[in-house]
Amino acid sequence: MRKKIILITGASGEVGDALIKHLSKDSNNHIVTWDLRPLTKNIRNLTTHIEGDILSKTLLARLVSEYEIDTIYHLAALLSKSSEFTPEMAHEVNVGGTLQLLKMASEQSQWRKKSTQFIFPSSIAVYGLPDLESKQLYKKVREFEWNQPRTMYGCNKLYCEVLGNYFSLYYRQLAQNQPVTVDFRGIRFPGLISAFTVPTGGNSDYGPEMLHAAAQGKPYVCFVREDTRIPFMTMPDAARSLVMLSQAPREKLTRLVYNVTSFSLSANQIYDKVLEYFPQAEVTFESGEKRQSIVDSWPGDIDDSAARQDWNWQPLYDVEKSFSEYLVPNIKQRYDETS
Ligand code: AKB
Repeated sequence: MRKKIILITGASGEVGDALIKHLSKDSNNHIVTWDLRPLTKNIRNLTTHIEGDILSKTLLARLVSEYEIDTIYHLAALLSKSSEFTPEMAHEVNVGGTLQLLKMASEQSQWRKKSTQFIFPSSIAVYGLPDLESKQLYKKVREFEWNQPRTMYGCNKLYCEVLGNYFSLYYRQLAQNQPVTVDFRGIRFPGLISAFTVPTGGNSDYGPEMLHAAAQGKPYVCFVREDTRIPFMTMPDAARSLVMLSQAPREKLTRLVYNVTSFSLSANQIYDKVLEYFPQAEVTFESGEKRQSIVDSWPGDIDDSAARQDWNWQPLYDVEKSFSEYLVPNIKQRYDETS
């Protein structure tokens, strides 16, 4: 009999790190991870790791021959900054990788006669507000509003949500025997902040970069204006939300994709919070037109009431707790240990 597993792709990234720590608290979870890079030392012994390209058909075949795949957390993706430099490659990885895994999840569901669950982290990058006046007017954007992304990453995420919907509801709808379909569930994340990892390749990175620079006593040049506002959430809440959505009873879900968030701050307000804990922090604002216009197109806040209503979503860390209980103590410890 094949071993039943949870598969996490893109596991070496920031969300992967937090998700592996969260899921491995339950010893019944057998986790297999897949990423181009090795896992960091602190989580290496918590999973069985496959190192290689997410588009590799050979690795996929090997995976399927060895395991029964019960749940997939598909984290592998090129983020919004990196994707603008290599848009075709981003499409290949972000869309091609998702399509290949959705097909595999569908085959697994057929073979097991039980839906394989597909948990998909999407992003505020699926939204695209046309100008600052609209951003000011639409303070909390709901899931069905402004789905007009202006980055390749945002387009990829939005299309993959639609693909997930298709695989969940209509895949092979004209076949004689209706297949058991994939149980697709998506989450749109705001900017994420971790105490343990520094992000690369995104346009919401200025929040975490500012904090990590201050903790190391380094000056930071912020690439957006002081008044730039988007929503944020801590990494443990991101991992928790993925697992909460996975555990929610299907019949409670009124949508396939949900906004989740914690707090919304302008870049200047983040700087103020950083100064509370690191009074020597030095931040200058030098907004570049191109990245600024991407962040300006993202909503200042998102409405996550559907997630709160359907599966009791509630972040553990609001803005105060995020800084005082999670970010600052862990970041201080991290850089004290390395200095
Ligand atoms: C990025 O900046 O690309 C990501 C995101 C907002 O999804 N952090």
